[in-house]
Amino acid sequence: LGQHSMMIWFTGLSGSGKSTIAIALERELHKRGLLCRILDGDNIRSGINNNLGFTEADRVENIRRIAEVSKLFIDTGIITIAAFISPNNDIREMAANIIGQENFLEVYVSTPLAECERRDVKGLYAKARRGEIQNFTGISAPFEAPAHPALTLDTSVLSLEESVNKLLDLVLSKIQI
Ligand code: GGZ
Repeated sequence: LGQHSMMIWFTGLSGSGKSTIAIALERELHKRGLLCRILDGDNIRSGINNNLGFTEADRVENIRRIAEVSKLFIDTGIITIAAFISPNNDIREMAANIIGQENFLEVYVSTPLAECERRDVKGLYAKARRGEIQNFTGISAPFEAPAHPALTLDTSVLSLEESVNKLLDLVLSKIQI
């Protein structure tokens, strides 16, 4: 049961590249016949967590529910990929404790704030700078880098292919034991 399953937990700023790497990783895992599931803002904050905002308490509840749902997927044998800011050590530790430390692979997408803000794909940083969005991570809310991530990927330095290859190597080394 679930011999291939594990949690791949991305953390990093908005626009750092978490979802992009997650989608590319999913494609590579599918090519190898491995069942996986991405959880991200698009399928979680629009549905199960659509009553939550971005206060500290709401972020904790967001991540708690995501971790509980992930645990159900992992128990079913599915490689589960979560792409959420998850902005501090306490919140990530809570997730790891719910899921089980042994199944939890923490991946820090460390793209610097200046680069995320330069990209500003959704225009949210500009809005946050104008004060139109409150509690925006990196601007008006904190982001605490993880102390000992299993892998760090800076997308201002690495190409998407390089990031995915590094991560894929690590994931395959964990599941082929
Ligand atoms: C941070 C915000 C905020 C605020 C809306 N702070 O680039 P995006 O748009 O798609 O990714 C961000 C997403 C962050 O949600 P998470 O569930 O990952 O955050 S957490 O783990 O901290 O709960 C951004 C958008 O939501 N967004 N307002 N104030 N990001």
